[in-house]
Parts: sequence; C-alpha cells; structure tokens
Amino acid sequence: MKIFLSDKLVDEKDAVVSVFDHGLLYGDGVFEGIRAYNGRVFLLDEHIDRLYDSAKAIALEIPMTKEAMSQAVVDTCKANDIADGYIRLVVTRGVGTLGLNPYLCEKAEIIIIAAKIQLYPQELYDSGLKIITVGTVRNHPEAINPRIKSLNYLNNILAKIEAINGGCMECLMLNHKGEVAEASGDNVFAVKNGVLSTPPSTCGALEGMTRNKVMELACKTGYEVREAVMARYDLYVADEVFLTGTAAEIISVVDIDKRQIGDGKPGAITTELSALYAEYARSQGTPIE
Ligand code: PXG
Repeated sequence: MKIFLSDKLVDEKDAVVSVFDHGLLYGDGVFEGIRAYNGRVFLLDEHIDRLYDSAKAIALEIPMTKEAMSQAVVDTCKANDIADGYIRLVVTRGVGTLGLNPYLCEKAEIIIIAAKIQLYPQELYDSGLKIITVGTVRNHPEAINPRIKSLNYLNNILAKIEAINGGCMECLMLNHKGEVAEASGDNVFAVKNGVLSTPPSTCGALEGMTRNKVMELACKTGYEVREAVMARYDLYVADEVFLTGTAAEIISVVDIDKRQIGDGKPGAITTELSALYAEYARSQGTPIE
C-alpha cells in the first residue's frame, strides 16, 4: 500500500511518524473520513473545507493549499487502485517536545490512507440497530467544540465502550443539558408524521457530511426537514429513527433504551432516503482517473 506522508507518496513500511508527534502524545490534530464510490471521491471539497475549518479552530496551520490537499487525496486513491473505498486524512500538530506547547511543533504532519472499507453487515441494515443512551456526556462546546473533528476522540470512545458493554454497536449521546446530541460516530435523525428532525450542531452534533446531504435530498423529495433541540422523548415516540455517517451511510434504529421505535422495523422513509442517498453517492464526486 502507498501512503501519502508529509508531501509525497511512500511505501507503507516507510510511512512512520515520530513518537514526539503531538498527534500521538496529545491527540493534537484533526482528521476526515471520506468515501470513494465508483472511481470518484465523494464530497471531496466539503470534506476538505471541514478539515481546514477544524484546523483553524485549533489554531493549526496546514502547510498545504486546499487544492494541493484535494489532489493528494485523488493521487493516493489512484496509487492504491481504489475505486470504492475509505480515505482517512489526518493532520497532526507534528513533532514537538514533551510539553503541551503546540508552538514548539515546527510543522504539521499530513497523512492520507486510502483503503478498502469495512462495512456494517447487511443484516444490520435489514433489521435495524438497537441502541442505548450512555452516561458519557458529549464534549461541552466550550471545552472541545463537537464541530471540530479532532484526533481527540476519547469522548466518543468512552461512549462506544459503554455501548459495547451494554450489548449495542452504537449509542445515543446527550449534551451537558441532557439534549440529544448524536451517536458515538454518526448523526441521528427522527421522523414523526413525515417530518424529519435532527439536532443542530449547537446541541453537540458534528456537522456530518452525510447528515447535510440527507437533509438536502429529503428536502428535494418534498419532506419537511428541520434542526430541532430534541429530548430522548422525541426519539422514543418517533415513527422512525436513523443514523447517518460516511461509513454507515443511513442505518435504521429500531430500539432505544428498550423502547421499540415505530413497528420495530426499518421505516418507509428511512428506506426511501437510503436508496436515494446510495444512488446519489454512486453518481457524484471528483474523478480519480
Ligand atoms: N458524528 C461523529 C462524532 C463522527 O465522528 C459523524 C457524526 C458522521 O459524519 P460524516 O461526515 O461522516 O457524515 C462522525 C463521523 C468509525 C468512524 O470508524 C466514524 C466517523 C469518522 C471516522 C471513523 O466509526 N464518523
């Protein structure tokens, strides 16, 4: 496998970073997870914009233009013969000292990995997920703003541990006020009487690329879509609940905290939007060849 490191493609065995990299020492950095479908990189410009916004928010200067970064993503896919896959784009603070001070790190490190994607098994899409609410509260927006896609994922990992210990693959995270935020690695939507609702980013949600695209596709299809402050109650009594994410795409939730959602099967609107999204994703994007 070829990895893009710093400024060029190298062999996997040579793709190593220093133990003094602050990405490793402090989780100091930002990342993106991007999909390629049918020989095209999906939502590349949007992912690059979010990466640079995340970097800006943590005062991290990326030593490469957006245009060069986009080209590097495409080149990495090409070098690895990836037509359908998952791209992990990582920018770390770079090599520094054994102290927090990021200003002592000379240059941010850039890593791009283009690989095959590990998908959820099809059965989970057919039957829907069971999830539970976890006690780990989503990061306070004035601590680490949840809109920053940072390398510091402990908040989400602690939630994921609780989910798995509770026998679930995903979970529901609330913010410090008890409002619905998102899942540990996906956004959440509720459907009630044909209206779609999802929490605004101010409630602790990442502004997911899949979330934004699903909102757009649902609007175009004629559904009313809104951002709303939501309680767990709103999910318990919804007709349908689903999660969205780059890896998962759209996956139905049929049970939350032992409350059956709707009739306990993936709902009609979830199924319709899944098909629309799948079709859209496979017909758009930045060509790799
Ligand atoms: N919320 C969080 C906290 C995420 O990490 C999403 C929502 C969905 O956003 P996108 O832009 O993908 O629609 C994410 C992204 C994994 C994994 O291995 C998951 C994500 C990113 C990287 C890896 O499960 N989720």
